[in-house]
Amino acid sequence: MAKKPIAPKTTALNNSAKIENLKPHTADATNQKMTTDHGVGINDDQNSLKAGDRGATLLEDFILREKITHFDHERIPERVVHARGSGAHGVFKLYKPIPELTKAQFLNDTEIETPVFVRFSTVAGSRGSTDLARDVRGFAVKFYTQEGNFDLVGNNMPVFFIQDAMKFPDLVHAVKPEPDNEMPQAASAHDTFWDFISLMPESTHMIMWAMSDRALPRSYRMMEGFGVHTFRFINDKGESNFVKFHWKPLLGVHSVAWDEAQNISGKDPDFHRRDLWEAIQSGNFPEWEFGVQIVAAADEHKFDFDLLDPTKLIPEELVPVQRIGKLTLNRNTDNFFAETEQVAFHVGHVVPGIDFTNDPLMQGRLFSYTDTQLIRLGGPNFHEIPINRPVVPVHNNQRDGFMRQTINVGKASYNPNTTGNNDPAQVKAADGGFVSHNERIDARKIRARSKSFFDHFSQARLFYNSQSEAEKNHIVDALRFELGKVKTIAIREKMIGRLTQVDNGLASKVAAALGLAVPKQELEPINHSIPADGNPADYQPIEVDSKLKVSEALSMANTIKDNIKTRKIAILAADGVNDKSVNDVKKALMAAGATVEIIAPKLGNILTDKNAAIAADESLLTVASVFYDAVYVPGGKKSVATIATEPDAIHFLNEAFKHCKAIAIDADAQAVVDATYFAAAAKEDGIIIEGDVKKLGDQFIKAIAQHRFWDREKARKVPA
Ligand code: HDD
Repeated sequence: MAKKPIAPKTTALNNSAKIENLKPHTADATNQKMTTDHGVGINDDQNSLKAGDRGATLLEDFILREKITHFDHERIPERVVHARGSGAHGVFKLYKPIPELTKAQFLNDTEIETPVFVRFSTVAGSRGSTDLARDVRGFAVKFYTQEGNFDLVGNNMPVFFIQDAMKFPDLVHAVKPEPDNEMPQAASAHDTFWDFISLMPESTHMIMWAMSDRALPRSYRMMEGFGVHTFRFINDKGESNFVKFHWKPLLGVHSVAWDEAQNISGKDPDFHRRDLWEAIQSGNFPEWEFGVQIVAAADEHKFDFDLLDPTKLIPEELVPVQRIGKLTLNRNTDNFFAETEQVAFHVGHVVPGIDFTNDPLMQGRLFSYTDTQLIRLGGPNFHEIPINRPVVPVHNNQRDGFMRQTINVGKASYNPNTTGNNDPAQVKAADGGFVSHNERIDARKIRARSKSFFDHFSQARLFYNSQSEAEKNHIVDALRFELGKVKTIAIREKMIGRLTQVDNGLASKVAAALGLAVPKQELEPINHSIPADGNPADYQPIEVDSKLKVSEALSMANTIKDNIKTRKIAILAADGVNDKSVNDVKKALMAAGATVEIIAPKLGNILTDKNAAIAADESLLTVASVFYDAVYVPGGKKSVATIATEPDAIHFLNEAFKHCKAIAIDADAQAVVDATYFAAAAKEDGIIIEGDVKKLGDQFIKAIAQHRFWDREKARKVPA
């Protein structure tokens, strides 16, 4: 079960070190004159310089040329993965020092408020693709610590598709749009992806996550984050402990339904970006607790999986997550491009006290991130871009290169030197110089996969078995959808064979929808990752009988469900709405921390039965139920008559029902219920029909906190 926060809510949040650091690079045109890039005042920004009234434009027009040239060069290459993202600033505050584990200063001083920049992303889609694609979400955090930048470049799922970075380009080529026709955009439901997956048994665990509701977050604010790899903590005695990093959202972990996701993708592809932006703008600062799972160096081999294998998680039942601090996002960007687009994360950006392991995926990442920034941001000086600068001074003998900003004074750009007093001076470990962990290595150079990485199914099974009934059904539906889009029958068959390794019931449910039979076992020996001279028999997955069969922490059904903070509630109303019925419920919802919007047939004001004007926040044409967590229909004869006969309003309610949301209806508005297709089901959980608005408000709040009533999907009553 998710735990309550263990520290009081921080009030004065201070990201001033980074704000000060960005200030000299910030430009505000308020009350300023227009100039060229070189500071010359511009007299006419409307017309180019021409030879006469109707004549040709003159090459001499340096103002036009400068403007067009800059425009022509505005775009930079998008990230090869995680191209679509949204960022925000915030702070990290520690709850309690952990000197026995790490010497990292920001994890040892509860007074420090470390500024951070966070970028959330989807993985497969292009920059302009939809936020609601079925996909993994990136969760990248840059801590601007007093000892330099620490980047925790994680995802919202704790494991990964592959075990070795060697396979990353293959994975990404497979999931990206197919190369001949550049389709489909931001989707894994196509042949090349499932072809690759069907040949890579090591991806089975991650596939369970990617096909689960975790791939459809309700909000970036409501997803977990994971560092994925096992890292090392190093204390000031040089001792190492293994650590897995976690982010636990204080709003709980919640998702939308697949039908809803597809709907949102059409109606508001910026849904998550907007949600994050608006939450921060309105002071509803998103919060996560920072968690660590610690494994003593001596216990490295005590698990039935390898800590270095990134397709495995450490179940929380085996090693609990200790919550050691809190991340709060409290400031939107001033400029998307300058900050969110130009921010450059790197797994290799660590500070003293944090170190790497030999996880072969992590090792490859340590090369990839700087390399990609060199092409994406155009050269070796991307660390000078304001968003990437640490808040501490930078001195070394790196020089020159495209777009160098720093003017290094003095003659010495080498070390050792006498011309510059041998500065900048190396830093002793005791004074914060980074020293790599002195891990003992005594090995042959080999190109191979460790046998300890060969159990591909036990944790896939653990994940599937830990899901609630509704979550399991969603995995079945997702696989039916994705494999149904695959054109090559042999790939579908192979995947059904693979699913039998996880759960026969799962395999047969998916197979039934594909019109396929379930093979008794894998159709052929798995021939993944076999070197040209390898013997397939040596590369078969091994079966591990894990003692742990179910892990509560893996199911979203066990998440926080005790509040409705920041939830978006729709009230459908029209002229003549009952004043008390609309206002009392609205007040109760807002008092509980929700955002409430009045949606009317048209924009402008509506008049209550007491002739009071209420502004409509939206009209039925500008929004849809998929933008809201719940819906309420107040009483008032005339309003009820309008809503009951308004097709868009009835569609709104039907859809909210279909997506298993809480619905509250004033008993006076029974005519509205009668017009919906769920009239007969109106006694179900999550549907409140009540004449006493106080009671209605209380019950409605409890229902919204449940997030969804997935039971409505039972017997396929609704196709959510
Ligand atoms: Fe990666 C971006 C997370 C494996 C190579 N990755 C990127 C971002 C996130 C992750 C969140 C976006 C950062 C941002 O917002 O700018 N990547 C992961 C996780 C992985 C992972 C959690 C597995 C545990 N990645 C991975 C491998 C490689 C890369 C194995 C290559 C060997 N990732 C990249 C990249 C990107 C990137 C190509 C694209 C843009 C960028 O780095 O800055 O270098």
